[in-house]
Formats: sequence, structure tokens, C-alpha cells
Amino acid sequence: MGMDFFETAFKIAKNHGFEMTGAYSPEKETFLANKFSERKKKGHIVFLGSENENIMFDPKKYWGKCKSVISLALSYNIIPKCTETNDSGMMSKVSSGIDYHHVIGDKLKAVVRELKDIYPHFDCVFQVDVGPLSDRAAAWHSGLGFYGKNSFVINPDYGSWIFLAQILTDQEYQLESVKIPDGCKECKNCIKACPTGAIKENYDFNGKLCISYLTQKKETLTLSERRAMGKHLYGCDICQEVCPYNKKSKEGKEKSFFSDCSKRYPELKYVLKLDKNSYENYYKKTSSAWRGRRLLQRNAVIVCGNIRNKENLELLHQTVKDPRPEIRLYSLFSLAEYGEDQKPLIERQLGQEDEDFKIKYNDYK
Ligand code: B12
Ligand code: SF4
Ligand code: SF4
Repeated sequence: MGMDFFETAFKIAKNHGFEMTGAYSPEKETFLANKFSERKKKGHIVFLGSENENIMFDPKKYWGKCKSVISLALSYNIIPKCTETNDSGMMSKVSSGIDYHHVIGDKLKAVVRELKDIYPHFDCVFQVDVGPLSDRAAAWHSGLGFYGKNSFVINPDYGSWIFLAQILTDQEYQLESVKIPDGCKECKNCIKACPTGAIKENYDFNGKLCISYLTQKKETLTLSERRAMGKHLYGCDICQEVCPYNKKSKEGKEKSFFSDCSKRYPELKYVLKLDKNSYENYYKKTSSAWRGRRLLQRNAVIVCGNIRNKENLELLHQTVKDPRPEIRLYSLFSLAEYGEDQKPLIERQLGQEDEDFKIKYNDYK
């Protein structure tokens, strides 16, 4: 099979829209694994669920038959520039169009199916985002991009607006993969722009400070975490927006990732009033859906407290009576942001809650 196999695989992947393709033979990783340990020692690592630090940089440990990793990337740079209004919250680009897990998952299945028609005996497993491996490590090793200071894998042509996926195969990759050299040089735009200081010097990154993480975090958020969220309803794109590679990046073609501005920067009242059906019509189809409607609305309540305009105050007076305790709790936190004159109302509402609720309120207010 040899190289024909990989050339065929790249061609099929390109036909399915993956603009970037590459491969590498996984050896035992030490460089990234050491960097990982350093980060972990500082307490800067956050995981979302399926990652496994023991095999994260070691595809062979994950899948014993693995001899090569095919890395693929697809641009989602097909989203119009949106301007915020006084009362809008912000969804990040990744969570705007149709959920990439589905779109890319389907494409990966199709690529594998077509490859199997030609090479019936080859075997593989694949991953996009959800899985034990680091997608970025595989993309970097395969020459799809360099690691930026903002921790993204950045492709010189497409920037960082790219989703990463990989197919682990039992086929030998005989070529030497060529890594893309560091492209950040003296630039520090992302370090300067990150509102929470999550991006550190020397390629360090503290996930616990990252707004994207806070918007996905299920545990109760502290006052400083809530304030750090600003207007972000889900995810954060600031360190990508300021990156020079994204200012000149090529556009993506995948229409499923398109979304209009009313959904990307929605009015807070719209988000807070989403009932199950209207949620399912749109946001349920996006990659924010894995955290569900309640978390999105919790975030909208937090953003109300951060914006503090009059219209939202009326909204909060309603959400403070929501049947879901989490929404009531955050409504009280946000009312407190409006100042002293909300105090009587907060006290009155607290009087109707049970002990556990009151303790939580006092611990986190
Ligand atoms: C956990 C996770 C998060 C966490 C932590 C992210 C982080 N930066 O560590 C949180 C919730 C914060 C997050 C946020 C986002 N995420 Co996320 N996330 C993941 C996930 C599931 C695992 C990543 C992980 O923990 N890796 C472990 C880390 C430590 O390893 P690593 O990322 O390879 O980092 C290595 C480098 O930093 C390197 N390194 C360190 N020093 C040095 C020095 C040099 C010189 C070099 C070369 C390398 C190097 O070593 C590290 C290992 O220690 C991946 C999917 C996956 N399965 O890989 C998506 C993934 C990384 N996320 C992605 C996206 C799109 C996002 C968001 C943009 C979503 C949004 N709009 O809000 C933000 C961006 C935030 C940011 N600045 O990274 C994409 C990134 C695509 C890309 N082009 O890079 C991924 C790959 C999903 C995908 N399949 O497309 N995410
Ligand atoms: S996603 Fe936002 S909060 Fe996270 S590192 Fe980038 S700019 Fe900072
Ligand atoms: S903004 Fe500058 S420093 Fe940050 S990732 Fe982009 S090029 Fe690198």
C-alpha cells in the first residue's frame, strides 16, 4: 500500500472539504508530554471530560495497532463579522453554526468508507475533539500548523479558525513529517488582549482563567469568574480575533458552519426567553448544546449582571422566580451587581429559599 494509501486518503479528505491534510508516525512523545507536566504542576490544566493525560500524546498507547496518524483540518471561517448591541451577549464562532462534531464526524465516516472500498484490509479509529488524544499535538506533528502563544494550532493560510480531527491507521507512514516553524516571533497580541490573563509568557496557558472554560464550567462560579465572563455567553474568540494570521486567513467553504448575527450575538432577552422548542430549533444543533439550555441561560443571567442595563433588571425580576434553582441563584447574584437598591428584593427572595440555597448564595456572592 505504502504512500499511495496516504495520497489517496488526502485526496478523499480534500474532496470532503478538509482543506488541510497531513500525517505522521507516532513515536513516544517527550517534548509535549514534559510541557504538559509543567503546566499541570502549576495547576493550569482543565479538562472537559474525555481527555486522558496518560495517552494524550501517545496514539499507540490509545490504539495498539496504530502505525500512523492522518491529521485533517477544516476551516470555519465562513461567519460574517457581527457587531454587538448594548443588549447582546456573544456566542463564539465555534458554537454558532451546526455542531462540528456532527459535521466532521460524518465527513470522517465518509472518508473512511471510501478508503475501505479501495483498501478493504486497512483498519483505523478516528477522533474529533471528544476523545483521549490531543488534536492539536497530532496536527502539529503532521505539519498542519504551529503552536501559537494563545495555544492554538495555527495554519499559515487558514489561521486558527480551523477544526482538527484525526484518523489513526494501521498503515506505515514512510515520509518524514515536516513541522511548520513557529510563526509568532515577537508578536504578543493575544497575551495583551486576553481579558483574564489566561495566556502567559513562554507558551504557558492557564485553562482555569480562560473565559471559554468559565462559560462551560458546571460548578458554581465565583464573583470574579462571573465578572470575567463579560458579555460571553459561550466560548471566547478574543485571542483569535487579534491574531495577525486570522486577519489575512483564507475563507472556509463549509456552509454548515455559517450562522447569522442574530444568533451569534443574540439579545439577552431572546436567550432568557428560549423555551424548550425554540432552543431545539437552533442552539440545540450547535456545539454549545452539550452543556444544554440551562447553562446557556445561566450565562445569560450572568451577562445581565455584567451589563447592568435597565431592561435587563426587569428580566432578572422575572428570572429570580424561575423554577430552576440555578437560574434563581444566579439571578440574585446579578441583581446584587445592580447595587444597594436591589437588596430588599434579594432578601425577600432569599427568605423563600431553603437553607442549602442560602448557604450557597452566601458562599459565592
Ligand atoms: C480541554 C480543551 C479546552 C480547554 C483548555 C484549552 C487549552 N488551551 O488547554 C478550554 C475549555 C479552555 C478550551 C477552550 C477552547 N477550545 Co478547546 N479543547 C480542549 C480539548 C478537548 C483538549 C485540549 C487539551 O487539554 N489538551 C492538553 C493540552 C495541554 O495540550 P495541547 O492543547 O496540545 O497543548 C500543548 C501545547 O500548549 C504545547 N506546548 C507547551 N509549550 C510549548 C512550547 C512550544 C515551543 C511548543 C511548540 C508547544 C508547546 O504543549 C502542551 C502540552 O502541555 C481539545 C480537543 C482535543 N481532544 O484535543 C479542544 C480544542 C483544543 N479546542 C478548540 C477550540 C476551538 C477551543 C475554543 C476556541 C472554543 C471557544 N471559541 O471558546 C477555546 C480556545 C481557548 C484557547 N485559547 O485555547 C480546538 C482548537 C483548534 C485549533 N486550531 O487549535 C480543539 C483542538 C478542538 C478541535 N478538535 O477542533 N478547550
Ligand atoms: S479564549 Fe478568551 S479568555 Fe481564553 S485565552 Fe483566549 S482571550 Fe483569553
Ligand atoms: S496573536 Fe501573535 S503571539 Fe498570539 S498566536 Fe497570534 S501570532 Fe502568535
